[in-house]
Amino acid sequence: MALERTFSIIKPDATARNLTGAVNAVIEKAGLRIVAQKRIQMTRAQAEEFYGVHRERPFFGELVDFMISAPVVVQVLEGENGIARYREVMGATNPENAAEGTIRKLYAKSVGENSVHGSDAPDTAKIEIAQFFAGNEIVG
Ligand code: DAT
Ligand code: MG
Repeated sequence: MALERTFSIIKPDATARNLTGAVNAVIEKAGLRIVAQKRIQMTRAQAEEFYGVHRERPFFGELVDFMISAPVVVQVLEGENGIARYREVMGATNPENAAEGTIRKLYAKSVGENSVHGSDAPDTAKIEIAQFFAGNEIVG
């Protein structure tokens, strides 16, 4: 399989605990390359758009409040089979179910405050990358 790009967010629980570097170390050790990265304060509108697919879920309000509670680091990662690979490296959504050595097992506080986001499919990766990065900000 060719190199594939995925969209990643280091979430507020991780940035607030100064874990950006620790998370990036796991990403890089797993063979994924950080080809774009910036620290931003998400607006409520950006968070609502980003998680729009979850709008009807009971945790939506909580999720949006959390995502704007502190800065986040948005990233584009690149690697062989990058989308699925990063999902593996992140671990299960609920850290109680996450495998040893995964980012969520190591660092997540709870199912809501779970340290990282990663795209789940090629179409969503493309949309999510485009929401936060211009083409010339991504340098492979
Ligand atoms: P993932 O982030 O693993 O792709 P998801 O897309 O199902 O998981 O959900 C997006 C985010 O919503 C997730 O990272 C944290 C939050 N979330 C999901 N399920 C939740 C729940 N049962 N309670 C609280 N927050 C939840
Ligand atoms: Mg998801």
